[in-house]
Amino acid sequence: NFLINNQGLESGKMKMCNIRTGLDKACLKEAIIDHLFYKQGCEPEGASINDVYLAVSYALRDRLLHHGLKTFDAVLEDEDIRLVSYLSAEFLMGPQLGANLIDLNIFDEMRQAVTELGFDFKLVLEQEEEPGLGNGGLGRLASCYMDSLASLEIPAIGYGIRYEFGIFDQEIKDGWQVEITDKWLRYGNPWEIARPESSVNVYFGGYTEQYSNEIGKVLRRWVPSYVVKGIPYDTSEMGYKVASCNFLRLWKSEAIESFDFSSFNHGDYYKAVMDKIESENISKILYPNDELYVGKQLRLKQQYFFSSCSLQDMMRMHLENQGKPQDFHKKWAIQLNDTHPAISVAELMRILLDECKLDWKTAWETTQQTFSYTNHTLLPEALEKWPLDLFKALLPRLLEIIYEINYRFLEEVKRRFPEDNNILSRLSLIEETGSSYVRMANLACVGSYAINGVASLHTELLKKNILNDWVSMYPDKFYNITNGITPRRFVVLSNPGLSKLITKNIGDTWPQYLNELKKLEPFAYDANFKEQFRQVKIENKRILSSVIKDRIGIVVNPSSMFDVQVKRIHEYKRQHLNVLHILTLYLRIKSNPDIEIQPRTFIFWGKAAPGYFMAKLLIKLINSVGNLVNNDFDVRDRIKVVFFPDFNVKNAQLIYPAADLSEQISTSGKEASGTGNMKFALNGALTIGTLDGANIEIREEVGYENFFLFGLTASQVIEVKQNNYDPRFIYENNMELNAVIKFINSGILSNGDRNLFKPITDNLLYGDPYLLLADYPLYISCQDIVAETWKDKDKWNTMAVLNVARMGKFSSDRSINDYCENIWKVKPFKLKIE
Ligand code: T68
Repeated sequence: NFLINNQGLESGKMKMCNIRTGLDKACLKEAIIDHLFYKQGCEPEGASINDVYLAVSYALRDRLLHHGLKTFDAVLEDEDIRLVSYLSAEFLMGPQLGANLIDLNIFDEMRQAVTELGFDFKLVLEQEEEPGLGNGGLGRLASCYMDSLASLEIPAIGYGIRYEFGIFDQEIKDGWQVEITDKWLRYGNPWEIARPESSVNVYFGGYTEQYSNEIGKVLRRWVPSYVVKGIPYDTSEMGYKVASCNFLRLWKSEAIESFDFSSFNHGDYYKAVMDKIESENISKILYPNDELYVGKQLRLKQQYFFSSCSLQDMMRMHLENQGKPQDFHKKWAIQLNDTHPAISVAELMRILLDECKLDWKTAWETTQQTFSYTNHTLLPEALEKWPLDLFKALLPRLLEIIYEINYRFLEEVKRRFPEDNNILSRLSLIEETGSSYVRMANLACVGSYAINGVASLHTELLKKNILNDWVSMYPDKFYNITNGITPRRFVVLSNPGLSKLITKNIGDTWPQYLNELKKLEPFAYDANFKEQFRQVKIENKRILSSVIKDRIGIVVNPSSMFDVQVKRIHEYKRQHLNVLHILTLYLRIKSNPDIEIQPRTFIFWGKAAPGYFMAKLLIKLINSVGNLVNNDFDVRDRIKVVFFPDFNVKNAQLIYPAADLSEQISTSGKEASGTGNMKFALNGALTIGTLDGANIEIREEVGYENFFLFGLTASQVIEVKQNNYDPRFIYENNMELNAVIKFINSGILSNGDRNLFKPITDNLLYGDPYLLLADYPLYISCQDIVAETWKDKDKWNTMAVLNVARMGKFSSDRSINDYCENIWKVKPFKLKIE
């Protein structure tokens, strides 16, 4: 404790200030100066902006630690508390500093402290390299859920991989995407704490054998050929305005000291060193493919590595606190975020059988009561299945266990469906169509007591299609839990203008109880409120416009409609449908330069998987259209097209608050939920969208009249496809569409190269798997209605306010409460700190 003059108090008064925990401005200043000196080795006068960022972050981390350690001391010992363990190969955390300040409710104090020390607080915030340890929605959902778990005071640990290189940084060169490695750790990561004393070993390779134990019982064991060490790194996950604090534990792989016994014995030094490098490779890099399964051995290693580390860690804590192995499920509820950690089902069995020496039946009962599984996709190409040979070479004991699970399970299936051989082969954990595979979704389904989809339609379609046999087998295992987003990061932190306006009118508890936004409904008809609402939006648009100008040199008009599509680039998400609309407007202008067009700025933002040719070509197409439209005299700035490089959480926080129109235009039945759609609507953008994923529920909530709906429904999509869908017929009969497609192939967009975009147009004309052409006429007329509505700014603002007021359902707190009550059966633990 330090005695200092607290400048927040009346002059002359002295106050005790705890440099590690104090939350007022004076304590924060002291703490920053202290960390500058002892951590960064400098005085404030000589500090770089990175020094200041680190010192501020360390000061904040001290305060979080205090909460985190107290929380876990209490909950691990209490045998009545069941903890949640969220297993996910991805956590797309986003910058930590601002979010933690909001959680501790000291954003303004810290801003003042930093400013009074003579630094620019905005620059300090911008200095943070965000940990991009995820691809998109799935990874961001995991982080929103960590935020809600902490805010609802549910004791929880998130487990994942500490990738040295997260999702690549995107640059655009000559209109094409270029990938740059993401060296997020280069200037240090102040938020994490390494805990080498809690390292664990993970084994690979080798073979299994039979042996007899002391009493002559015949058992099997694994004789692995190499071992890798997992070192945990912890990051605090503070809740919003509560005392308790969870953490995220990410595993880094390292070689153990003597690594490959057999190579050493045979003197094969080179191979031994190569193996060491390979061990360290496991946590090197995040695979940049979303929604596409690529059967790479290293990826299976990653999955097993973090699953095994995490389970060993949980078991250690459980046993240390006098828990019995067979009661593991009473201490831990483990959520499998997609099938990436599904190998955990077999790994927990291995631990219970081989290490804890339980019998099969007990081990299986424990396992089945431990896991629950979330599915995030309807795309068949995303389903993970590992070639049997690869699996066997890497994890022979795990495969043996999977065979045994499968054998017993299929016996049960036979008893239930004695006449049906097909269901047997469909439910089998092993696929045997030519080559053999281990099916990870089937392993997750059989090993979990609950299975959920992430939006109503998604869950219905799962039950009807890809998981239909599982419904016949286990009808009671199925749940829907519609996704949600954290209003702390996506409104309070990223849209301070809107937050203040809301708080001024309905009080400050809405970030915790988002349904309170309902109280804003009457303000949708209040001219004064709407004017302030409009000003907040225009200010957010100005901020985004200046960032666009700084980063890519395009000047956009903040009073034009900001029509935004930000998400991974994917054919099913149909960024090209958006492009068809832009070109339709462009050609309307070209044929009649004086036509009335509501000024619009089309903004795209998103990464393409590096190996996804069509997605990368789509980026090139968007940029080519931008080049043409932005520089055409006839357009006279009525439409602008911007492709903003490098979509990440930091950039995302700038864009949602500045959008007028949110493009959610996936082919119905393809987008599991979407969460960007929620972020836009909650920040007052109107949605143009299909009846897909969570769009359906958003529309139900905000009101049909406040949502621009178009397109085929999921069942119509199937019907159209079954009835010899002929995109060429539409092409030949729709004049505007016809002109647009011809224009794309005219070479005007591509320096005379008529072939550059042919893969896209050919795909549309000969097959059109995502039904762009079928939806085109509906989309265009809906966009015309959007433009008409935009003319009436008063009406638009009423609709926007109603969107904000009615988005309460989509707080991730609601989702997490659903999980707690229906799936995990866990309760809050309210930590008191003096
Ligand atoms: C997304 N999935 C869904 N996957 O597309 C989206 N996949 O509809 C949903 O809202 C979101 O999950 C959250 O439920 C993904 O983001 C991936 O990123 C991914 C990564 C690796 C492998 C497969």
